[in-house]
Amino acid sequence: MGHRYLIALGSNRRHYRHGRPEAVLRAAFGALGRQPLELQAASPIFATAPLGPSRRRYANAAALVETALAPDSLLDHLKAIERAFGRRPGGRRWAARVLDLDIVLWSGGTWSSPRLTIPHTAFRQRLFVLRPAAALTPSWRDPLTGLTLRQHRARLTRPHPLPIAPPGRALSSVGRATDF
Ligand code: A4P
Ligand code: MG
Repeated sequence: MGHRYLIALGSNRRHYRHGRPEAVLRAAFGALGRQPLELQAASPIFATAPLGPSRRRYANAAALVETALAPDSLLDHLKAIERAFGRRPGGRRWAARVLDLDIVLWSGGTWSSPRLTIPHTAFRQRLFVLRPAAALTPSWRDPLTGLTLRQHRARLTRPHPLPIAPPGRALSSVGRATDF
């Protein structure tokens, strides 16, 4: 049986052959469509202002992938794709990078291993992840908060963001959830 994964893509460095970050992400969609992965959907590519120390503008996107790989094996595969795009492991955290592939959600709910946490711990605070992710799979629910991706995105784009539900609380306990 295949698992479904939502992958966040980011790039803020040119690739010697593919060129600009947007083109890097288009090429990365190709890599996410090769065995043992199947690319089911690709979001639009967004230009985003950098969060953190790097001053270079990012291109960000999201991909919906199906595969028989378990989460830790998928992480290995994604790291191999990053390396194939010229990213060197062990660089400064948050340094400019040709390609970053993070696992945001998967069809199995939560996952925790020494190397990998799903849902990705920071995705709820990051519009550069939520915009493309919500464009792709707006109704996918975060297993920890019960909120859909569309609702998480709305929390960040509203003038007065909604509070986040503590882990384990049902969606219906979050005020005004029916507005969406
Ligand atoms: N890891 C744990 N959970 C996960 C997961 N769900 N998906 C571990 C992927 N990896 C996960 O990640 C470091 C380690 O986290 C992995 O080896 C894995 O064992 P990394 O991708 O190698 O390193 P990183 O990307 O430098 O660190 P990190 O914490 O993932 O940074 P982020 O969160 O990716 O942020 N601004 C804009 N506009 N757009 C961006 O895309 N990205 C970053 C980097 C900063 N600012 C940005 C953007
Ligand atoms: Mg990363």
